[in-house]
Amino acid sequence: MDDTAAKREGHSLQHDESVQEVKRVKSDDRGAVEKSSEAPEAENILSAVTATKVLKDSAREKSIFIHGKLSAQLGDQEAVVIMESTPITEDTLGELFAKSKLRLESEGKVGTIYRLQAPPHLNAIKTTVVCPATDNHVKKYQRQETFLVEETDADYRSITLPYIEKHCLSVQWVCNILEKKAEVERIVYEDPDPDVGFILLPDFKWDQRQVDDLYLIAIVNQRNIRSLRDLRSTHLPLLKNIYKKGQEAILQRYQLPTCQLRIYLHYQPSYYHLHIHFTKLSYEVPGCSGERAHLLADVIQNLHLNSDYYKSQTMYFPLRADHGLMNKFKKAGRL
Ligand code: M7G
Repeated sequence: MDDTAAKREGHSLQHDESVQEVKRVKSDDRGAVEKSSEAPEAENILSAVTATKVLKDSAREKSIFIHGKLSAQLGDQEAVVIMESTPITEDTLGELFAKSKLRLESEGKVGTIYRLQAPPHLNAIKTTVVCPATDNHVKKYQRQETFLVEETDADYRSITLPYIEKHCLSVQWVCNILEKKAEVERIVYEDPDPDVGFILLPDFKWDQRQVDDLYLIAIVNQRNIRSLRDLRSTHLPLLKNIYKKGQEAILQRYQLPTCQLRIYLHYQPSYYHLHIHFTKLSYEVPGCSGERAHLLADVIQNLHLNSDYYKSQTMYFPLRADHGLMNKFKKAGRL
């Protein structure tokens, strides 16, 4: 683990709201893909966590989301722990085949099933510790029924905007990145221009071990664009700059061409400071489906056609049953 990551952890345990998500993997500023197996062993913070509730688990995605509490010595803080099995990659096959132990499970006509015990370093579980975790974090990760909301421009002004102005998640982590107080060594590309500039860096959801699940975010330097709803044709130079330079940087660093990328914005986002998601097209990441993801290429075209497209358009988006905004839409008779 690098110094900055270590500092981040220290901070997060001291109620530093600026960094709410802590991922315990090493970041590599030199190479294209991070090798967390090379990272020095970190202190096991999980031994101080008592699991209070499983928020969500998925056998298909091989992940579990746990609500827990840090011991009194570490401040009695709420935490969310996310554990995900890591994909099996081609470059590890040689070692996996040669050095694993096999136990026979069953023999059939078509094939034999074994339980394979891989060498420990090829059997890592990606673990994210969100600490201190707020109620919003806990809600965000809890399995919930979702509903499609129809939001007219009037709904946006009378329901959504007042809600997000009051309740949105802190974007301190974004400011820290822009001000080079966090994740400096992870920056993949930076354009410092105050109007059209941005920082491109790996999303917390990506452990950078393989390009197959590539996930980066571009965070814009401008501080006053909350979401897609605020975009006008005056933002076209910014959006085109991110589209072009983001693609070039990803091609150069990860050898992934544009035709293999999904470049999009979320509506509603979780964090109201404009950012663009860059993921590998074949990676079906949660949040990439049509009801939430808006392709940047489409956004650019729509703004070319009509500067007020996102100001006036009726927007559709999914909301979880326990989302505060659901109640507001219900109370207004819009659901
Ligand atoms: P979003 O569209 O606002 O909402 O995306 P989502 O979280 O529902 O997708 C925000 C993105 O920022 C997500 O993909 C997060 O994983 C990512 N993210 C959140 N935090 C707190 C950080 C952080 O501190 N560093 C980095 N690199 N990514 C983060």
